[in-house]
Amino acid sequence: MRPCCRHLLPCLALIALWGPVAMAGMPLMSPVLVVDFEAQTLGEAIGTGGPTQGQPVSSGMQNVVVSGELDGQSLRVTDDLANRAVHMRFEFLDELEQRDGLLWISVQVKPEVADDFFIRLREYGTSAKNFGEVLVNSAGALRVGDAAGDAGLVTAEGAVAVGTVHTIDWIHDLDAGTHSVSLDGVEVLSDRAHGIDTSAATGRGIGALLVGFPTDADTDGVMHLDTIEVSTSLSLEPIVEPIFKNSFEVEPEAAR
Ligand SMILES: [Ca+2]
Ligand SMILES: [Ca+2]
Ligand SMILES: [Ca+2]
Repeated sequence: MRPCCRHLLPCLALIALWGPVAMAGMPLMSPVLVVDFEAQTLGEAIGTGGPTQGQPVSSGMQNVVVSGELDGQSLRVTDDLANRAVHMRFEFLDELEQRDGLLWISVQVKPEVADDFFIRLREYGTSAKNFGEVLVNSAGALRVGDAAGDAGLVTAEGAVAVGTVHTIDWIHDLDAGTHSVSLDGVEVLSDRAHGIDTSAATGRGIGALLVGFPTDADTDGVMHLDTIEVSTSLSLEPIVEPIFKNSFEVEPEAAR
């Protein structure tokens, strides 16, 4: 397994700041990405300082920090290219790439102009492994795919409505090699095999979250995003606690 805390002090500082979270039926989960946009500059595009700053690591999509759309500040992203996909890429605290245990992804969306909009999971650093895509399609249905193929629509059209806040929760069981999706607290896909062998010697894990608009001929879509959270069942604290028990004051180091 890839070590989850290569840079111990910033990792510890963030664990102290965010704290572990509990969800019914799941083990204690530790956050490895928390993006609420509250510390970002209103009216400007978000930076690319990475998870310690609550920011993506890269962005090729028009965006602006706005207020009053979801919970406090949020991000308005736009399909600003024709005939090419646009997206931004988030990675996890301390370059985590998870191959076992549970990984819980939660994203709030509020469409302003309906369009196909994806949430994708890939390995750390590159995007060769398709651990899954949840697509909010232009008709307001969720469609799921992964390395095993297309699961098709998992909700009715209109399940995600323009002008309304929706929460997508996505849980990967990397021991079982399966994932499940919920929309607004209702499970719409259960224990689907993602088709990737993370136990193989050359296997990779989940290390990146991509959000964006797939290729289409127009530049019409607009989506609001907030409260993007990723949590792991892997235990982060025991690795460092015996040595750094009193080191929570340390500032996170500059982002990559
Ligand atoms: Ca917010
Ligand atoms: Ca487009
Ligand atoms: Ca479009």
